[in-house]
This record gives sequence, C-alpha cells and structure tokens, in this order.
Amino acid sequence: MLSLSSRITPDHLFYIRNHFPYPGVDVRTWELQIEGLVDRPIYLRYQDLNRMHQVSIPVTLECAGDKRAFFHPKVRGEQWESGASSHAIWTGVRLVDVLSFAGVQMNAMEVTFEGMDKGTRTDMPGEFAYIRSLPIKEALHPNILIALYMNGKPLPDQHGFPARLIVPGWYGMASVKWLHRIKVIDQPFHGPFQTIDYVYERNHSLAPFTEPVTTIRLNSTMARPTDQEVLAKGEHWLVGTAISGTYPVVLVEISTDHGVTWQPASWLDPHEPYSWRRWCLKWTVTKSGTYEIRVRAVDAAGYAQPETADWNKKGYGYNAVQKIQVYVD
Ligand code: MTE
Ligand code: MO
Repeated sequence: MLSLSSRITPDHLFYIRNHFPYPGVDVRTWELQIEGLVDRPIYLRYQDLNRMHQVSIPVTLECAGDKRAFFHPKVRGEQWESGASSHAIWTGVRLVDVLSFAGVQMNAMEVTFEGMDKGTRTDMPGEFAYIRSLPIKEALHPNILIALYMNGKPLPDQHGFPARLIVPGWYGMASVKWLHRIKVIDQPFHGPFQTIDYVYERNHSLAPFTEPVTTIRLNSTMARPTDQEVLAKGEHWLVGTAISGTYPVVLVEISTDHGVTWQPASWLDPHEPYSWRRWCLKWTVTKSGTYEIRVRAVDAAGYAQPETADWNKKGYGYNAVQKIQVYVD
C-alpha cells in the first residue's frame, strides 16, 4: 500500500499474507537451528542473534499473487487487486554470516527455511509447515537477511516475530516468517510451497510446463486516482509506484488517451535496488468525459511491461500495463 508522505508503508497498512494460523511464538524458548550439511550445527537464541553484526536494507515485499484479480480468464486464489505490496526497512543478521559460522559443506545444493506455522492443505493429505528453499548460490548472497527489526522496531507478530528471512528482489513467498530452522541439503527441495504453489504453470496443449516463481517482475501501479473515481475538472496528481526485482526501473510513462501519446512521470524517490520507486505526474483536464489512464514502466535493460499478462494457472506475477477509468464531471 502506498503512502504519499513516505516511501515506507505505515505499519497498519502493510499487507499481510499467511497460509496457516499464527504460530504463537515464545521468544524465551525460541531458537533458530542451523543444521544439515554444515560443519557445526548451531542453535541461536534471540539474544545471540541480537549480539551479531546487524545491517539495514530497504526492501519492498510483493506477494506473487498481487493483481491476480486482473487475470482473464479468472484464476482461483486470493483475489488481490493491487494491495499486496508494501515497503519497509529491515534490520538483521546477514544469512551468509550465520551460514559461514556454521560452515557450509562442499556438497550443499539448497538451503531450506522453515517457519513455525503449520496446518493442512485442501489439495494434499497431512500437515505441513511453511518451508521454502533457495539454491545455495542464492542463499549465500550478502543481501539476504535474517531480519529481527522492521522500520527499527522488533518485527510485529503478523510479520514474523522474532525472526524472518528477507530475500530482496524476490516475490514475498521467499521471505519466510517465524523462521526457526535452516537446513543445508544436497538435493532439490520439493515441498508443496514450491512445487504446487509458487510455480508458473501453463497448460499449453502441446507442451505444458512449470517454472518456479522467483524475482519480482517489472511492474507499475497507479495509487491515485483509483479505478472508477469521479474527478472534477482541473489539475490532478497521478501517483503510484514502480518496481522490478532484477534491472532498475528507469522510466514510468502515462497515457490518458488510450495509449496514443505517453508522458514520462517524475520520480519522488531515488533508485534503490530492492525498493519500489514512487512517481507522479500532474494531469490537467479541461473537458468532462470518461478517460482511460494507462501506466507502464521500462527497465534499464530496455524491457517494458507487457500489454497482456502472462497467464498462468495460479495467477502469479501479473504485470500487464495498468489501465484505469475515471470520470471527469
Ligand atoms: N512465512 C511463513 N512462515 N508462512 C507464510 O504463510 N507467507 C509468505 C511469506 N512468508 C508466509 C511466510 C507470503 S506468500 C508472503 S507474500 C509474505 O510472507 C508476506 O509477508 P507479510 O505478511 O509480512 O507481508
Ligand atoms: Mo504471497
């Protein structure tokens, strides 16, 4: 959710996405276990982590299902429009520091991250914990955090207290909350949260295929005005955000005439690698009527957002050029 006064989302507006009921964590007995293919399996208490070297990184989280409601044909799942993205400054210990301390062995292939929440699924029998993995190469990236603080305060319960993973640039599912176990393994992990969920699944008749959901796709979102809003004649500020998990976003363009002409928006924030960038454009409208406003972003590699989103069965990664309609009185 965008705040006009700050790049940071106010706590009460930060989106929340959980697969299971809250685990209820007692920090006095909580420990983070590092195990598997490591030379020294370790247990870290909250105080231990707090005594380690901390870094702060601004990171925007976006749910892979953000904007799912805009897919045609419709797909099942939470019918997010564009609210499932928020920005915060995360502070914690670098994952690579903890892994180096434990000593990752040569045959490591992936690292799994387990949350304390668990429950049942409708598509598979049994009880599951929320577990995700990262390839070892990704897991050793210095910007991945075991975050203890969000905007300078201990993580709120709903965002993963006492510790969560923050994987900058990836969709939100990778940032495991209520983290309590990290395990180094020598084979690919096949848990349901990365084999059934969070895969782009396309049923092309000849060659159906799946591909894991990873980094945030280039996207831009209009926050104001909202779709179907009624505006008075005169000056209006069009404002929104743009993001990409890979190449920097370099341009946001707006069209108020069905894509015939485009005008560049101005930036409200400097570029930062893992953060959304707020943009704005003043729009002066003198004639009443119905207007369609389009917004699209372009990244440093020259990619622009697609006209239509890449449809997939579970509705992840929607990033088509946004179109809204407003009425001017
Ligand atoms: N971690 C655990 N343990 N359990 C979860 O259900 N949901 C993931 C991720 N981490 C989840 C989790 C998903 S899908 C998203 S989009 C983000 O958390 C949302 O983080 P937030 O609720 O702090 O915004
Ligand atoms: Mo998500």
